[in-house]
Amino acid sequence: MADRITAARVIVTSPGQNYVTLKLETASGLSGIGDATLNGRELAVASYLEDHIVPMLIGRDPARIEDTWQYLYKGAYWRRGPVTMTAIAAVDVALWDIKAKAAGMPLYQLLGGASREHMLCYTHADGTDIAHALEAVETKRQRGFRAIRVQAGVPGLKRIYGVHAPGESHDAPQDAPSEGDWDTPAYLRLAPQLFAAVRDRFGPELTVLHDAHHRLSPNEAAQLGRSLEPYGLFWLEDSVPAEDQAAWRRLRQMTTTPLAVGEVFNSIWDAQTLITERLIDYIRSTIVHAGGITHVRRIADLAALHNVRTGFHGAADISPVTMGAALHFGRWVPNFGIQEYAAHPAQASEVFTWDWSFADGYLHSGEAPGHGVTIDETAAARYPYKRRYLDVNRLKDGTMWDW
Ligand code: KDG
Ligand code: MG
Repeated sequence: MADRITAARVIVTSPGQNYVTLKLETASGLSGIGDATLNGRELAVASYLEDHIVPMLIGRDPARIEDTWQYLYKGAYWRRGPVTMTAIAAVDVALWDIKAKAAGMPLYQLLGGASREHMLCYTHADGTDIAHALEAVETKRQRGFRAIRVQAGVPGLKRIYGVHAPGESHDAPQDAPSEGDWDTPAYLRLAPQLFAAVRDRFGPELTVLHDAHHRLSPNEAAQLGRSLEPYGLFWLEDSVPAEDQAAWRRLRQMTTTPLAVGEVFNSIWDAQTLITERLIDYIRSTIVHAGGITHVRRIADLAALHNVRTGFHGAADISPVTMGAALHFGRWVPNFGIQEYAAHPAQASEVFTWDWSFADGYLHSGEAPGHGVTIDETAAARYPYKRRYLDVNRLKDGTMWDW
């Protein structure tokens, strides 16, 4: 007889970072969890799940992952969007977790088995100026990282994306976003100096990446890409806002620096033009924000046909649950490129346990049945939700800009 879902709970917790997790339980005694965290808009997804999806799940056969995905996607009528696709992802990943546990297999085996033993990952190094950024790179190298995303403060700007001010809190509740400032010409002068200094100190072999976080026009992004060509970046990420897919046609013709995009995408339709016209080298859509394993598998397959590789988002707001699912996915996916890995806050390990691990520059999926991540609901309750926002950015004259 088919198993059925008997309980579905949404767990909101903030162990140094807000995380939303969906836990499903079945009549046969299995359970699975999926991540539903949408940074800065967490409670919208929690409500979407609790108020609209959970009642539909009770009684369903957990084995019918594809049918449940289509039921939630087509059944909503209002397609796509980050809230909907994150909620669907949470259900999808919890169901894959249950299916793999029912089979007694690590999840990557269900996807088709291992294509590799471990996954190359990159972490972040940043500094308020170039000298501090170089010190941060050295620290990360000493911890074993072989690939490092480097960001540095820009002279004249107070605070910018990716550069942590000393003593800055990431955990205090907020009633409004913090504001950064922005000056494109100053940034375009700084970036090649930063990577010249990185190559000068660390040599040609270190794998380096950079994130422009959606702030440039196509022409500015082309200037940046060209100015970074001598330093052989693994990728330049999010140089122009991803909504403007036509911009990438121009950018692609202007620079040979490899291009990555997609952390804000939530469906294959966001990436279709970029992939099929081969305008990017790496697709960064993540399991949690792009409809779960069931949908990201379709994105990865489309990408494989067009020589585009994966490079999934893995900042600290990507919970340990998504990291577990992503590493099983990465173990299998034939066109794997790299996995981002910014360590989670220390308290997260009181709430979640995980089977994945980091060693010598690589991430390992683990071999536990399912995706290998669990949540302790009692520990989660010790860390109540704190309202927090992603930052916003303004030009010097006050104009709102992309952060
Ligand atoms: O929640 C948003 C962050 O995860 C994002 O801004 C981090 O750009 C990012 C990255 O590349 O990790
Ligand atoms: Mg990014």
